[in-house]
Formats: sequence, C-alpha cells, structure tokens
Amino acid sequence: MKVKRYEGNTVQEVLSKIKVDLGPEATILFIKERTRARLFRRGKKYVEAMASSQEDKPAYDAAKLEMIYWELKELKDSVKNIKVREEHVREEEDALYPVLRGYRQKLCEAGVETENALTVLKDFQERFTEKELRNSALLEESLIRHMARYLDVAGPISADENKIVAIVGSTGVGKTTTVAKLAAQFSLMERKRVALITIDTYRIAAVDQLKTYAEIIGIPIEVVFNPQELLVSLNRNKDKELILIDTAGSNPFDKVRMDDLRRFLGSSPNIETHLLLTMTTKPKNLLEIYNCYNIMKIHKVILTKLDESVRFGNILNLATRVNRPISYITTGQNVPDDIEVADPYNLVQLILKGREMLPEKKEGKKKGTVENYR
Ligand SMILES: Nc1nc2c(ncn2[C@@H]2O[C@H](COP(=O)(O)OP(=O)(O)OP(=O)(O)O)[C@@H](O)[C@H]2O)c(=O)[nH]1
Ligand SMILES: [Mg+2]
Repeated sequence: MKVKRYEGNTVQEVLSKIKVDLGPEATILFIKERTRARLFRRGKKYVEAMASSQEDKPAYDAAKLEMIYWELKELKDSVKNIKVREEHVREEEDALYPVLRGYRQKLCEAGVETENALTVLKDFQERFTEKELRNSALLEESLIRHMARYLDVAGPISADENKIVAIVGSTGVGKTTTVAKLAAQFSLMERKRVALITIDTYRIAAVDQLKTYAEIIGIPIEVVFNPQELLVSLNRNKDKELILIDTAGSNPFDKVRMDDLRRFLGSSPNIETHLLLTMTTKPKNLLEIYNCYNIMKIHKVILTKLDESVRFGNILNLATRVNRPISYITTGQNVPDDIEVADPYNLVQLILKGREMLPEKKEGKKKGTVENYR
C-alpha cells in the first residue's frame, strides 16, 4: 500500500507532483490549504495532500492515520509555539526594570494586551536609567505622558464653514444621542448655526427621536430617503456652520445595509465620517466592526458608553490597531453633558486608574439638560 504526502505552494503544483510521482490515475485522498505556524508573524500558506497510486486500493485507514499524524504534529507545533511565545514574554518582562513590572500587571489587568503593555513600557524605560525611575517622584506622571503619545486624538469638530459630519455605527451604540449632544453643544453653547439631517428612515421612531431633540434645541431637521435627496439637503443648508447627519444603525456584517450606507456617504466628498465604537463591545469584536465600516471612508472614531465599562485598556489596544484619531468620548445618557473631546492624558488616566477617572466622578459634575443651556 503506497500512501504518500505532498506539499506545494498551490493546488496545481501539488497535483502535478502527484501525477509525476504516482501517475495520472492516482487517487487523491485529501487535499487542504494550511498555514505554517510562525512566531509573531503571519504564517505562510501552503497546500498539503495525501494520495495513493491506482494499483493500490484507496487505503483510507492508512490515510486517516497519516492525517491524524499530521494534525497531531500541527497541534504539537502550535503548543510549542505558545510556549516559545510565553517564554519570549517572560524574557521581555524580565528585561523590565522591577519598578515598572507592577505597571505591566496593572495595564494587563486593565485589559491592555500583554504585547502592547510590554512595548509601551520597554519604550518608556529606554528613555531613563533605572536609578532615575526609582528615584522619580513623578514616575507615574511621566509614564502617563509617555503612554498618551500612543493615543491619537482628533480634537473637537471645527464647525467653521459648512462642516458636514456623519455619525455611523452598529445598532444602539448611541448615534442619535451623540448627534443630539453635539448639536446642543455647538448650537447652544458655541452659538453656531447647526442643522440636522437623518437618513435613518428604517424606523419611524428613529426620526421622531431626532425630531424631538431638534425641537428642544431649536434647530432645523430634514429627513432624506436617498443619496440624491441628501445632496439636495446638504446644498440647501450651505449657510450652516455645522450639519450633523444621523444614520441608521446597521449590522456591520450585513453587506446590503453597509453598501446602502456607503452610497449615502458617497453623495458628497465633504462628509467627515465618525464611527462610534462602544466600549461595552467585546475587544475582539471591536476591531472586526471597525474593519467592516472601513469599506467606507472612516475619518475619526468616537468611543461611547465609557460609563458602562469597568476596564479601559482596550482603548490602547484599539489605538495601536486602528489608524484613526479618536474625536470624542461619551460617558452617559445626558444630553448634552455626557460627551467630551478625547484627551490622551485623560484616557491614559482612565486606563490606569479605572472608573474613578470618569468625568463625572472626577469632577463631581452636575448634569444639565438642554433647557439649562437655552
Ligand atoms: N450609558 C450610556 N448610554 C448611552 C450613551 N450614549 C447613548 N446611550 C444610550 O444608548 C441607548 C441607544 O442610544 P441611541 O442614541 O438611540 O443609539 P443609536 O445608535 O442611535 O441606535 P439605533 O439608531 O437604533 O442604531 C439609549 O438608551 C441612550 O440613552 C452613553 O454614552 N452611555
Ligand atoms: Mg439612532
């Protein structure tokens, strides 16, 4: 019984190897694309096959055994890989000054991925001697300032001349509330000329929700049903300093809805799109959601519902992967008070010290309502 294993870069390559070796009548017992495990790098893809020659009866049991062997081998390799990885992390940790090891743990407990925590801390310690850090009364302060450099922020929306901002994000992340907060802040506090447009016509209640805010704030609102109407509405509001567009919440994995949204946002090149990501979403999903929305041009990111979160390390993880600045953070349901321009220093404090650094806890802030600002 002759069962052999073949490897190559492509299916064609493997098939021709089999053909040359076992003849054109060879039986392919199994063929599969695999990825070679590699430490800290994307594994290289290759194709693996098992085949037997025609004169042999397909030796399925032998093939199965052989398959089990290879799968076991793969498993062993990946366990080995994990061990090497752990060893590598341990070595990196050992290379940290003892004075910084507590921060490594603190960051990881806050949800910062180990590799990110180590990168940030190693980078930090390269700037100082151990003695300097040990004796520094300002160690934490210097570390916070250092970490802040990893967080790219956008600053406030510049509502100067006909700025157009669209707010997008998955269902229920706080889009309409954020539009209302921004509208109230710019219209009532900064006295800018603001208009609202909603393209969320999937639900009647959604239009009513924004109309109610527009009435209370005292600004115009338009409801549009297609990209052409959006363009007309944007042109009609050319005199406004800021136009805020509320969009329908869509499942980011629903391609039809995402294409729909992309068409709306493509109706004018001047639309600046802010993607809302809520801090209550699982860390791994956040990046997947971001990637789904990135098929349209995302300019900035708004982090919402920080008040519902316990750990904030994910802000750093996100910032290292998402190449977009954070514009605002939202910290509650109150319109207009529970929104802040993202500040890297405050965000790092939030990561290191947790909920006690949320704005209302920090400042004992009393919440206002839109009426307070009129
Ligand atoms: N805790 C907390 N709740 C918030 C925040 N922002 C919005 N919410 C609440 O989240 C819920 C959904 O808010 P919406 O503004 O309607 O969310 P949306 O993204 O417009 O929802 P859809 O249009 O249905 O996709 C409401 O109960 C809001 O009050 C926030 O920063 N913190
Ligand atoms: Mg909404």
